[in-house]
Amino acid sequence: QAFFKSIMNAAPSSPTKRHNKISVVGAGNVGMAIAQTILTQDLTDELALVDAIPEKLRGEMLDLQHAAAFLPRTKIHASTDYAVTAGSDLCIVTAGARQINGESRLNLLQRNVTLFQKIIPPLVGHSPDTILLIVSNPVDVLSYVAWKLSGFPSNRVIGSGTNLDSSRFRFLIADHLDVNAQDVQAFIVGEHGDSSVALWSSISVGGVPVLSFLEKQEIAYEREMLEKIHKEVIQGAYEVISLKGYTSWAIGYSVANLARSILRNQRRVHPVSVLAKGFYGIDGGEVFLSLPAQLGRGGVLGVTNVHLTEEESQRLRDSANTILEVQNQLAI
Ligand code: 6V0
Repeated sequence: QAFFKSIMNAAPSSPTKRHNKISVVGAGNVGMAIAQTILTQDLTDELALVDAIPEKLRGEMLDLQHAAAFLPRTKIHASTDYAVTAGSDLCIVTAGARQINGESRLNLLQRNVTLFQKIIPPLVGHSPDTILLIVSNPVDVLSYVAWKLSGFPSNRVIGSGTNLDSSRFRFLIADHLDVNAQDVQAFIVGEHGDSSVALWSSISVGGVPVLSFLEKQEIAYEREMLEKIHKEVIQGAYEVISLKGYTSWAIGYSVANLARSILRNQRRVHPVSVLAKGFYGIDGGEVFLSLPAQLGRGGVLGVTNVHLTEEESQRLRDSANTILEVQNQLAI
């Protein structure tokens, strides 16, 4: 017997609203921060979690389900079997091996490549039309690996890249100028990591280019101060990890922000890791790194043609070469 008596002629469900499904692979600190931000922001109708550890996975699923009375209605599933992800519109990969004491970064990366060989084929097999959003580190190389393993067109493989670095950058600039970070337009591009490139020439605050803004406010423009802010961005992740053991909240918001732009077809510009070959003179090989890209329901809709100074372009090409050097040593 149905709980509600049916109302004659009532439509079973609204035909105008499209059903969305997001899957998150890796229910660790990062995956769960992403999952909880997606839930609180009402970004999906269905959320599937996958991890290799069944007890932890079930515990995380139950813990989220128990918040149902306080959240928008979302069906939450979890399984170690990728069948649970079938028909996803967006698959977010955060699974990663942890560095063993004394292990080289290259060895860790090779272990993550082996992990991706187990994850990507079943994931895309169950959702052949999905968009892949890679978060696991090193995110640029692993986005390339995911692209190769998936066989997808490059517009459907995105790395979270420097979206988070750029958010840290905007926070620090906003803090320095005592303005709202949402009014600061600023991009970090290139590698998500030590060789990232701060695009000082295109920063604006409330529509005013930042360098002239600083002049107008009679705040002395010091190159060292700007470089110091960029160094703080690079150090940011290391500092959080040394203090609390991992990063989670900012990457959770950062990835939920990307999920919103993609699934709601917002056509917003985000610095994310995309196939960069052919842009800004990057021609050394197939490499994923962050560029300001427009995101929507089709994934990467285009790359913005930002004006870079010669120094910025050179740094970007150096960043591409840094990633390629690592990539070329991998067995995929
Ligand atoms: P974590 O807490 O160790 O979580 C990793 C999870 O992956 C664990 O729950 C594992 O059980 C799971 N896992 C391992 N193997 C598999 C597998 N074969 N299938 C499914 N799940 C598996 O790590 P944490 O969540 O802190 O970090 C995850 C990844 O995100 C790491 O690679 C980080 O370096 C990376 N980050 C990337 C950021 C970015 O800006 N791109 C930011 C923060 C962290």
